[in-house]
Amino acid sequence: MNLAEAQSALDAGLLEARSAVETATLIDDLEEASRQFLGKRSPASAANEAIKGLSAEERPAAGQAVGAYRAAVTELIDARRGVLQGVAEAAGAEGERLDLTLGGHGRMRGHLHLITQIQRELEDIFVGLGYRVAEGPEVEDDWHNFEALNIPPAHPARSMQDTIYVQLGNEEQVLLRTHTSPVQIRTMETHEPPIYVVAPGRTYRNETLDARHSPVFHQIECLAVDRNLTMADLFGTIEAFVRQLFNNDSVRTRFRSDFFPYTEPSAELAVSCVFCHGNGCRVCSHTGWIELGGCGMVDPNVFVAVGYDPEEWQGFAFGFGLERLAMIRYGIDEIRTFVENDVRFLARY
Ligand code: FA5
Repeated sequence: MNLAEAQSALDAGLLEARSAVETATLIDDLEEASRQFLGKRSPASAANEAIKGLSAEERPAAGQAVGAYRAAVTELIDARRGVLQGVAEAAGAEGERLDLTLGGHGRMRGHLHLITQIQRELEDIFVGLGYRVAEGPEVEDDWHNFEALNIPPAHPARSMQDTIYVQLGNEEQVLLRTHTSPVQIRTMETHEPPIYVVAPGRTYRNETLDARHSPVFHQIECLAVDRNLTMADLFGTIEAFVRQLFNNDSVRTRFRSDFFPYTEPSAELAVSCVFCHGNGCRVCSHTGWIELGGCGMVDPNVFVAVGYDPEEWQGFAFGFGLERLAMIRYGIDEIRTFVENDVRFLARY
């Protein structure tokens, strides 16, 4: 190979190298091009071999031609490597980019328990009627839960509301409140009449669990104390409340004589069945009526216990269970479902 042939072999090699490098899409393709155009069997290597047979005058020019070829091919490969690395980095960055518009795996939104929802709804109704929300402790003493409510130690009404008593050292024996009625006493002990309060909360009884009885349940209590209050005020308040509760002006209320030691006279409160409109169905046990709770005019002995003058003040009170109310409203037939925490039940309401 003479100088001219060596030069044209290098020119052809450079052309081929340019086309191979420019169409390379992977870094690996460039490694291969480097081997092919600069390695042992490359045009550069063949030209170097040919240089050995050239004259001393021709060798420097041939050496420069090989050097120029090597530099050109190396520059082509380096430039293309830069391009391919840039593309790879951009692709990597794109892969890691957070697309905030993509939907996530989805997280279920929680909501308040059905009993809490109902409690708040009732509070709102009573606040709308001019009442204030009052609270009392779930751990009570005998005085507030029983005695001040005209239920002395040996009274049979105690056994109907049996509960858990706890003796804390030498301190007075305490108990888990059996109803929300002690909040009546606590409110009257600390406030002067007139009083219009509503007291929701958790209550406890020594009950055998069945579909409608739970040892832990919720009640809501209403107490009004003012001058000249009569049973007509009690009935009218309950009627206004029940109509709002069921969002139905045709719901009827029924009062039947009952007994509570802290009200006199006392009555059991029932509403006409909202499912069958009083015709009789499974929910109302085919009676047409659903029992809600108890009510009555505050017994004068209760006023004496809290230091009010029963000649000056009259009052009415009523209370009922929130679980039973929810069961009536939504046709729930098992009270346990409120505390089992089955997500299917919780999500439904
Ligand atoms: C009372 O607890 C009275 N304190 C209500 C009252 C207040 C009367 C003010 C007069 C004046 P009773 O024991 O009937 O009454 O309970 C009232 C309501 O609580 C019942 O109608 C029922 O809805 C609910 N209840 C009672 N025991 C349970 C129980 N074990 N599980 C679920 N709900 C219950």
